[in-house]
Amino acid sequence: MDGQAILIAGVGGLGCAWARSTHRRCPSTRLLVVDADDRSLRIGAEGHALRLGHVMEAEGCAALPALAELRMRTIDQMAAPVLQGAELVVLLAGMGGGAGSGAAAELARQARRSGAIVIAIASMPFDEDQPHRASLARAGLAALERCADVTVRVSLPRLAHRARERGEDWSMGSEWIEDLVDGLVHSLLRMSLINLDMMDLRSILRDGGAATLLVGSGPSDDVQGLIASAASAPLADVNVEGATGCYIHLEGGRDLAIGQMEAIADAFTRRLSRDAKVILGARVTDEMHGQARVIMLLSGLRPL
Ligand SMILES: Nc1nc2c(ncn2[C@@H]2O[C@H](COP(=O)(O)OP(=O)(O)OP(=O)(O)O)[C@@H](O)[C@H]2O)c(=O)[nH]1
Ligand SMILES: [Mg+2]
Repeated sequence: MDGQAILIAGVGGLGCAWARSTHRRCPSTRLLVVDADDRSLRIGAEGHALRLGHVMEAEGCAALPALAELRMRTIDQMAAPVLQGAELVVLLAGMGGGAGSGAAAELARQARRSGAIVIAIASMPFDEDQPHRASLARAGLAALERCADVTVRVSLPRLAHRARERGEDWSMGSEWIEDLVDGLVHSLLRMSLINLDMMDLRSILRDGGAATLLVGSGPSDDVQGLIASAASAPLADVNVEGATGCYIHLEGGRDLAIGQMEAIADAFTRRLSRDAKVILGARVTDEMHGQARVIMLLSGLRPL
């Protein structure tokens, strides 16, 4: 698959910041940022920017998701050429404000209508946020789940906690989100040892149920460490036990032996349902010497 068929799209303040930093990690993909706030739209020539509303209108959608959704609908003719040719749209948005909670689901709907698979990564707000924000976030998430093929629920408190531990600024970009998207993109690019493609993704998603993504990385000889890294994902309200579909992609150095790959894949798929459908891909690169990264798309999850 060609990187140009993958569109990384951010909606709202947080979504756009994450899309920009994620795109920097995967520069062969395309970038789209959508917001009512001009600060999110300064991306230069490397991507497309769509403004929610006219320049004369007030900044932001001021925590009004319905307004953001309406504005997204009215610019569908401008979004269409950007969505055209995208086979996979990775959509990033923070729930709880106006733009992300309102426009992300509408963008997902437009992207699917144009033929793309949509994987949304949506953050849920801090518990101490006002109840109003929490209810906007829940409604935005529900809409996104209806419109996207996969919605990965990220817990903002858990993401912020991880970022603090690593001394990074979670609002500018999150290493975990970057790693997740980078892993997903690399699993689909053509240079893999065992190639995965969009058909594989579609086949795992066809079985229905909720789905999520996980990423784990670390030294390739420490299988337990890899599992612990994946298990520390800052996900909200999801139980990956008993998944019935699994798309798993391993990346490692040229030193990674087939036996080691099998051990890693086996350790990761052991907790799935006994008759789960598993599709495995792998890639070796010089940069990954001694290291491994595992990305998994799990489907058929039961709601909590
Ligand atoms: N505590 C905290 N939460 C934040 C911060 N930035 C974003 N969030 C959370 O993330 C959610 C989405 O934020 P944004 O992406 O900036 O919102 P938006 O989609 O641009 O929404 P509008 O600006 O209202 O149109 C908010 O509701 C907050 O819950 C921050 O600096 N601190
Ligand atoms: Mg905003």
